[in-house]
Amino acid sequence: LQLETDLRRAIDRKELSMVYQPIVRLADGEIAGFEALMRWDHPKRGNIPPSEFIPIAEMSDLIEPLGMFALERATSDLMDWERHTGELPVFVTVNLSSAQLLSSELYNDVRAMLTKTQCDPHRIKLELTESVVMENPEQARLVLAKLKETGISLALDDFGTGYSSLAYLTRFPFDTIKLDKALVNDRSPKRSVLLKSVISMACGLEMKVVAEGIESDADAEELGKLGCDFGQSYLFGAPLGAESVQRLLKERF
Ligand code: G
Ligand code: G
Ligand code: MN
Ligand code: NA
Repeated sequence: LQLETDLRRAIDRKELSMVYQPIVRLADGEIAGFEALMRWDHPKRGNIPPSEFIPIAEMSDLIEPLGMFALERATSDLMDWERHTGELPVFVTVNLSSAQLLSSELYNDVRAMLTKTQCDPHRIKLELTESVVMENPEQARLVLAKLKETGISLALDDFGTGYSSLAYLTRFPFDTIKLDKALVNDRSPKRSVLLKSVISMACGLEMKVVAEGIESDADAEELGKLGCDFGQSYLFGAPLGAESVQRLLKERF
């Protein structure tokens, strides 16, 4: 409960920040986008991981302001980067939790944010896991359809774990799937068959595929050959602060 109290003050006290992990095009190694990940620098306890504070936010009324902080900061950082380099061919993804998706405010908040920042919505991608969608599939379907109408893209996160019902791929307007690192790093002999099928199915559905947590150049090459579009892993780069991303983009573009 102390943490909840602390988290309540964290936004105003500027203890929360966003870091950005590169998402790389496997065909040529170029940066295609970044996943925005939240960080909390607690004044007494130091860095508290999102796996600890996101659930606290979700159980209280804090997930909505935290979620909007993430979305607004990621969008304004992207636009900031562009002010220094000119137009960039990169997108930013932001994670969405179920309490946010089920909130009646989300759609209006997103619309307001897009109007305020004047950011091209096609540059923003929201990541949702199956369990987020599963909590209330009907409501999720309505909200995601409306979000999609704004021009924002949607990614199904952690695919290949949990239930992974294939119905999610067609019942919801996802344009990207992110293969979970457990699937990507499966060491069974049938791994290639599985990856090949998932990737070709995604391709048939005109969805982009991101492989998470790729551990070797050999795996990156294999995934690229199988038609996987992007990779996101420490192999290509750890999450970076906004200023480091700025420098990186200036070198690359
Ligand atoms: O890299 P890291 O340990 O930060 O991320 C762990 C998990 O925390 C991510 O997979 C993601 O599910 C969650 N997470 C990180 N940032 C956010 C955020 O801004 N919003 C939500 N809802 N979840 C986040
Ligand atoms: O939202 P999601 O759970 O997909 O967030 C990605 C998580 O995976 C973050 O916690 C991020 O820090 C972590 N991550 C990113 N690259 C790697 C990697 O190469 N290996 C592992 N084990 N984790 C990674
Ligand atoms: Mn994610
Ligand atoms: Na994931």
